[in-house]
Amino acid sequence: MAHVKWKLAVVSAILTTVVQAGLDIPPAFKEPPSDEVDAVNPLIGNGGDSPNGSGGMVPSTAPPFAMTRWTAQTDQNYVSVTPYNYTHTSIHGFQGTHQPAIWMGESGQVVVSPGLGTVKPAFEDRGLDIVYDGNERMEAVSANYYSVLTQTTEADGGGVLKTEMSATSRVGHLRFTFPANASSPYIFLEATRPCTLGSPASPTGTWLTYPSGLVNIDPVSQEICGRNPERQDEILGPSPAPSFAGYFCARFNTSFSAYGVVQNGTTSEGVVSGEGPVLGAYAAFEGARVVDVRVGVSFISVDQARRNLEKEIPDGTSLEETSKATRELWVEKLGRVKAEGASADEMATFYTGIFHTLQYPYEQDEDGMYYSGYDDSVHEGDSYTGYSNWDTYRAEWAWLILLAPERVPGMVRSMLQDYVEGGWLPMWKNIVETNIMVATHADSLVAEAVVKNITGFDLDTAYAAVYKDATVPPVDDWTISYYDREEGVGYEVRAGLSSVYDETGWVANDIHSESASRTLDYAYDDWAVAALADFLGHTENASFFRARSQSAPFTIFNNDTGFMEARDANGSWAGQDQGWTEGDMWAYTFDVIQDVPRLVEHRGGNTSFVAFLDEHFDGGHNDHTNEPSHHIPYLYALAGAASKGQERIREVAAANYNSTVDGLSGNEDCGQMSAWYIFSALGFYPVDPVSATYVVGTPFYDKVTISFPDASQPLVISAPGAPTKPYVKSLTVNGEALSQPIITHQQIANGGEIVFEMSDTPQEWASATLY
Ligand SMILES: *[C@@H]1O[C@H](CO)[C@@H](O)[C@H](O)[C@H]1NC(C)=O
Ligand SMILES: *[C@@H]1O[C@H](CO)[C@@H](O)[C@H](O)[C@H]1NC(C)=O
Ligand SMILES: *[C@@H]1O[C@H](CO)[C@@H](O)[C@H](O)[C@H]1NC(C)=O
Ligand SMILES: *[C@@H]1O[C@H](CO)[C@@H](O)[C@H](O)[C@H]1NC(C)=O
Ligand SMILES: *[C@@H]1O[C@H](CO)[C@@H](O)[C@H](O)[C@H]1NC(C)=O
Ligand SMILES: *[C@@H]1O[C@H](CO)[C@@H](O)[C@H](O)[C@H]1NC(C)=O
Ligand SMILES: *[C@@H]1O[C@H](CO)[C@@H](O)[C@H](O)[C@H]1NC(C)=O
Ligand SMILES: *[C@@H]1O[C@H](CO)[C@@H](O)[C@H](O)[C@H]1NC(C)=O
Ligand SMILES: *[C@@H]1O[C@H](CO)[C@@H](O)[C@H](O)[C@H]1NC(C)=O
Ligand SMILES: *[C@@H]1O[C@H](CO)[C@@H](O)[C@H](O)[C@H]1NC(C)=O
Ligand SMILES: *[C@H]1O[C@@H](CO)[C@H](O)[C@@H](O)[C@@H]1NC(C)=O
Repeated sequence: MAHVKWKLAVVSAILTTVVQAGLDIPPAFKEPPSDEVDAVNPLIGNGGDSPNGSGGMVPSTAPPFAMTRWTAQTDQNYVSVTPYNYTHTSIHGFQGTHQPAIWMGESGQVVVSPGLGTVKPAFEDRGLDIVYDGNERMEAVSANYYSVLTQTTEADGGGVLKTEMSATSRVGHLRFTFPANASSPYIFLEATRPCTLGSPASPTGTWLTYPSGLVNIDPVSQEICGRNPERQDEILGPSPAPSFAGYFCARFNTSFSAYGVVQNGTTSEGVVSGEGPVLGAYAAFEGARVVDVRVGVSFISVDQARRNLEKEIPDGTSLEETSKATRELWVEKLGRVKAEGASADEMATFYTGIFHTLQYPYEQDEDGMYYSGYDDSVHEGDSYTGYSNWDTYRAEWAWLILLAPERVPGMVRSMLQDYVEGGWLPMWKNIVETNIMVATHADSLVAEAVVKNITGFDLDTAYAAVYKDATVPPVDDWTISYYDREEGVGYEVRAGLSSVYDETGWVANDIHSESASRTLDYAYDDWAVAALADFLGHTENASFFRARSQSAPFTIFNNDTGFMEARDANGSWAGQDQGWTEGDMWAYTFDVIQDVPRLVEHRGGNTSFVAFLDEHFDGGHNDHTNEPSHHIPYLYALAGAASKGQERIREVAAANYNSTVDGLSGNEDCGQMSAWYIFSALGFYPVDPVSATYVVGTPFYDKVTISFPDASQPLVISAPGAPTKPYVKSLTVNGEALSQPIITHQQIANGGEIVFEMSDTPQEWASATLY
């Protein structure tokens, strides 16, 4: 693949790092678009697409945690299909997307599609091939700016059309440069399309609806505005959110030479409004060469979309200015971290990873108000959506607490609002609850924020919410299995809770889906509730939930096999392949993060446990492409075999991450995949998030400096020689030598100094089991 160097203005030392990070990532545009448009590292790489449909992140342009991300559209996106796929080389428009992850549905999107000649509203007809110069793809991708050259068809003159794009949180800014002397250039806005939950070719594609949209054209103010109520997840979860819609208001800087509404393929020129399915509108710009358009979006109203536009990108703002402002927002965040001694590939992987971790949850509030799908009304306050808690409670959330603590109070408040408005904390919130995955890991998110001293939300509401998760089963708990994406059911929360603790200690496999994983995950969530109860001084509650969290996992530990196994209500073992959520008995037998000593004891002590870990890795059972395996290499250190763990961590990093478009072995899952890499590169990982401690692994680079927004000093992690020396010989934190492989959050939250002494041979440090 061609690696094209970018010419970038380096404005500060911090920026140097940020810029370096992306220098080598394809695909890059042949010429930088202009000197004014600096791109924060191209950042496409890593997970943009993979042959196995993993990665799942699209190369999108928008600020951190933006409400809408803008991406070129190569595909109609559905659950399991993203709007951009690097292997598809025809662009069918530019989409303001709210699809937070490949396995989730899109909602309320708008598409802007330029063309020449007869207006082509249908997805299949809109495609324009990306221009190649030899093998070089004429496409530039970065966090704050995107640009592509596309070829118009012979029939339309055959010239090259250039699209450039940047965005603020709620406004896309696009600029189209039509071929010189092009006849009849136009820009089409798609409000609605046929909607399916799965791709039309897939079995679920039979679920096909025609959301009814709205468009209004105002040639005087040069606006096309409208509404799109599409929400692909609408058949999932308990909240129908009947008045949900994405609203948009596009304002063009060029007067319309013609305009019209397109409905179900039929163009009505001169008509200024339309309502219904398969709907769009266009404006033509005869004689114009360069057209600038800003597209405000909203979940509240068209008027609010227009207000967002005027507030975030006022009239007269150039694309260069929008791009620069968004670049500064990324530089402010990425610039908090400075890595030294990493290879170019590692730098790109590391910074692309940070870019990925700072996208979700995403902002859902506008001007201090937000639409809530839980009660279908507009409230005051801040709000976020896109909570993939089954994934992100592991390390992504800990990373947000460390790197972007200023965001965390709002994200917690948002979850508490969901509880107040819908009755429960979110499991997988994609506008509203989708019931996707299992367990109530919001308990962990809330408790971790509290024990790490994040403030700015109501603690009594927080405790009431997690206490409800731990004590109130879903309705019809004995009769609904809550299989993956089960339709027509209420809040799933801790399905099986009634059988678990009231009866046996485990979730019964003959009653509930994913029973063994549920048993283990609910036990960890109890541990989180106990942590919050402790913090609040609810001592008796704390003891109760802690005891439950430590006993429940071992009710499914089969003494005869040494593995966790699902059980039926009558106590029979249900079979070793039964009851797992995206994993198997290998990964899940290690899933007692709240009480590793007891797990070790059940597996016969440290030596035997380390041998079991070896069997797990050597036998090819560690599947880092999915989350249940993420903490496992760190368990070596907790069993007195730190140096062995260090080898495994380096192997996992090398085998699952690089800076190409296929650079993530598994789904990014709203940042969790990259959060593993980032923490591992720093040299520690939050195995038990609510303990406010990290388990030491092996730092990858010579030095990493992290500047926290409110700390008086940075956190400096030094590990001279780490790139070639994977083993830790000694460790000091703020001058104090540590003999245990544990760093507390308290030790690092306000900055300080971590010094690793590294070695190229296995060391005795924290490795008593081996020596
Ligand atoms: C991208 O397209 C390729 C080829 O059609 C396909 O195999 C792959 O699954 C797609 N990837 C995604 C993430 O949809
Ligand atoms: C566009 O048209 C003008 C006037 O006919 C002509 O002089 C010019 O060369 C054309 N430009 C291109 C790029 O074709
Ligand atoms: C619209 O904006 C583009 C890009 O800034 C500019 O080239 C063009 O002249 C503008 N058009 C009008 C009519 O102002
Ligand atoms: C769209 O047009 C096609 C072809 O005329 C027709 O079969 C279909 O029913 C129409 N769909 C809607 C939603 O109007
Ligand atoms: C546990 O917490 C709940 C909810 O706050 C409270 O109602 C209950 O009395 C507490 N129980 C004990 C034993 O503290
Ligand atoms: C496994 O053995 C322990 C110790 O003998 C015992 O307490 C426990 O109940 C056994 N577990 C099961 C699931 O039978
Ligand atoms: C326990 O229940 C399972 C599933 O309902 C059934 O297949 C099995 O035969 C039962 N075992 C006993 C010992 O009753
Ligand atoms: C197992 O190893 C851990 C970590 O080194 C240590 O804390 C623990 O005491 C060991 N257990 C035994 C029984 O030696
Ligand atoms: C992708 O799929 C192929 C074929 O199923 C498999 O051999 C390969 O290991 C997978 N790669 C990744 C990175 O998951
Ligand atoms: C939280 O703040 C308290 C009071 O300042 C302090 O004692 C404690 O160590 C802090 N906890 C963490 C995890 O930083
Ligand atoms: C990253 O590198 C490319 C090119 O060498 C490989 O094709 C990918 O498989 C690899 N991805 C991962 C996750 O290792």
